[in-house]
Amino acid sequence: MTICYIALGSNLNQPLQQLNAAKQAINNLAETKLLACSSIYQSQALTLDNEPQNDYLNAVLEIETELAAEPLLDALLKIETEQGRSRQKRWGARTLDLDILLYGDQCIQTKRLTVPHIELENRKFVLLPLFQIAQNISIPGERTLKELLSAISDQKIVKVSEFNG
Ligand code: A4P
Ligand code: MG
Repeated sequence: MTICYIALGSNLNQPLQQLNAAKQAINNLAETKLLACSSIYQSQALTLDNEPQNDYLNAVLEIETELAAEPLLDALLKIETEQGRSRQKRWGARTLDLDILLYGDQCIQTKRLTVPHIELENRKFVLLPLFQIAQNISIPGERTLKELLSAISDQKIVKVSEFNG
């Protein structure tokens, strides 16, 4: 069994419902147990161009799984597809984004997967919900979450909801 942290993000088609549906789908994954859910947070979209985008809702889930990292990625990509994810451009608006933040204490670098997630330490909308459910973890080869959070530039992020159930 490996403890993993999954980031959820949505800024299209009723993001609150998207996040709740994704939580249920992750809860139903084979060989996987949902251990904890952060609150749901709202923040401005981080973009690579100046095109306006809706605000995002983001959250983090803690799971325990027997799935290896790439089969876990495949399962998450399937959930994204089932929830209407289409890919037009990098960092474009999306119904659902599921990223593997951490997979145990492993550092993974393959063609399809970089873990810890490459943007983890730059994003308050990831670090804050992660810290809420995993205060004492440290990031492989990195500092503690507390240190990463205190080093981050100011980004406005607001707690807006909890998951259903
Ligand atoms: N991939 C590599 N490593 C991972 C990993 N650790 N977890 C590969 C998941 N996938 C990983 O992802 C492209 C490919 O990344 C996957 O097929 C997998 O093989 P994608 O979701 O199709 O592309 P993307 O999301 O557009 O690109 P990227 O770089 O993954 O974007 P991010 O980092 O997900 O950022 N602003 C706010 N406020 N909140 C957000 O959640 N999210 C983004 C997207 C931009 N701005 C945002 C937010
Ligand atoms: Mg992604």
